[in-house]
Amino acid sequence: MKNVLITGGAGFIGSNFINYILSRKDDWQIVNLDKLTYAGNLENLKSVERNKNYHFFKGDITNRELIDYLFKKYSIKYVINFAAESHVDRSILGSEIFYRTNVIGTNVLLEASRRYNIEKFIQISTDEVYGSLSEEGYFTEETPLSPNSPYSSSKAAADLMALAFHHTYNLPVVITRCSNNYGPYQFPEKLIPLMIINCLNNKKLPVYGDGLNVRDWIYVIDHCKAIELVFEKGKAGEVYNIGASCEMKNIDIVKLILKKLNKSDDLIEFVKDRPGHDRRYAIDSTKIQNELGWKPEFNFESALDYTIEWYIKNKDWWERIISGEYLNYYKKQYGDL
Ligand code: NAD
Ligand code: TDX
Repeated sequence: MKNVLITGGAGFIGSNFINYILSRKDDWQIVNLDKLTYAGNLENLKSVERNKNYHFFKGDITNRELIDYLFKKYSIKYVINFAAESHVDRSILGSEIFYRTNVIGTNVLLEASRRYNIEKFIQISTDEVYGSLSEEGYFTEETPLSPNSPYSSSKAAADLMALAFHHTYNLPVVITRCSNNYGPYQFPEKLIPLMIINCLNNKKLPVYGDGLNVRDWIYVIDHCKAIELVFEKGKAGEVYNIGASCEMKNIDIVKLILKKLNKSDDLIEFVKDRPGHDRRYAIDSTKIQNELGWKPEFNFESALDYTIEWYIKNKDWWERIISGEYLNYYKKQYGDL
């Protein structure tokens, strides 16, 4: 059995990963530790909750005693650290929790991993640690880190710390840096689900600045498959970029969603730009393709169709979310829009 501690497994990518792995592997014992912040949702994990190889604990990755207890009780040999405060706009509204969870929390996990001699620690990072690109060029694993938001600076700090633990203690750390994900169970504060849901509710679609910022999109299952490969074959001390070569301007995505839902472009509202808004992200994923044999399988248009379908069919899931704490956040971020 592979005893794996997965943190943040009730969030968007973590829950997709757990559902994906447990539907195809019976030699993984997964311990999911999640604080269930506003972004964590156990409804995402309904299909695995009775699986004998799945155990859930509500708790914080900064809690040393709890982490120690879990490592001991489940003889943890692998850690995949998804847990994070993950939203750039929230990090601009208030940054402290970002450093507490993303930096201190990662430190607690790395220290425990050192004490218990684990076999692999995968730090789930992001392309945002590289900063912003102009019209040309791509992020490679050698691109210097130059994070611009409180969120991305906390992720970059965690990356550097994880690599230092490899260098100093020979801890088998591997880092993945993926581009923007989309797919089922994504919290509706992020661009694609926010636009789908606002469209379905005939609400204005808030586009920051001129709408020409570029993001490089990947379907969440392609990301999960890449993490699975890194788990199996990734080399300690290495960083692997993950991206599906799908650059899109924000405004083009918004217009595409409007078109697919037969709504008018009049719903678009250009609003004040995000402070320090990164202009363009674009990932070069040659390394993981050549060294581990990964390649993206999903095509943007059809995976976006599937994602839209999912939000249409799972109205209950997002209606419960947008009627809760989300309302306060929405008001703070978008005013009366
Ligand atoms: P998410 O916000 O949907 O989920 C984060 C999860 O972590 C939630 O379930 C939350 O409850 C949990 N969590 C937060 N603080 C915690 C703490 N202190 N202790 C335990 N659990 C805690 O985020 P996501 O989009 O699923 O992202 C997962 C990871 O992938 C993050 O590390 C993020 O930086 C990284 N990432 C995300 C993207 C993306 O496009 N969403 C792209 C690249 C990398
Ligand atoms: O209302 C909006 N209007 C808008 O124009 C929102 C929410 C976003 N945007 C723009 C900002 C970005 O240019 O859309 C783009 C995407 O925004 P987000 O969905 O907030 O993602 P981003 O800031 O690019 O960060 C995401 O990708 C990298 C994830 O949230 C991070 O967790 C991940 O590390």
